[in-house]
Amino acid sequence: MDNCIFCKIIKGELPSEKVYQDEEIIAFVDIKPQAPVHILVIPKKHIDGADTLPAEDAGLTGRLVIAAARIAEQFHLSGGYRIVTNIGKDGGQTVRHLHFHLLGGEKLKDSY
Ligand code: DGP
Repeated sequence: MDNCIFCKIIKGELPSEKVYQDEEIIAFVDIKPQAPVHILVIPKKHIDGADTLPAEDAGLTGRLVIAAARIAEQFHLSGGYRIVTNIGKDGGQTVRHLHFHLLGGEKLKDSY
C-alpha cells in the first residue's frame, strides 16, 4: 500500500527499531510508547485491520499473537502484559495496517 506508514517501515523506506522479524511478521518499538515496553507486531502483508481480515489469514492472526508472546518473553514480561488491536476511528486505530500492541513492563492501568 503506497500511503501506508507501516508498509514503508516494512520496505525499509522509514526507519524503525526492529525487535523481531520472520518471513511474514515484523515487530518494532512504538514511536509513542504508552508503557515501558510498547512493541507493534504487524504482518508484512497489508491488511487494513482485524475488521477486514480475510478468512484465509485467520492463521496469520494466531501467529502474530504467538510472536507477541515470544517477544514478551524476550523482554522478560513474566509478570504479565497486554496484547491489543484497535479497529477503526472509534476504536482508536490511527494506522490502517493490522497491528497488535504489546504493552508491558509495569502494572498496566485498567482500561476498557
Ligand atoms: P493505533 O492508534 O492503534 O493505530 O496505533 C498506531 C501506533 O503506531 C501508535 O501507537 C503510534 C505508532 N506509530 C505511528 N507511526 C509510527 C512510526 O512511524 N514508527 C513507529 N515506530 N510507530 C509509529
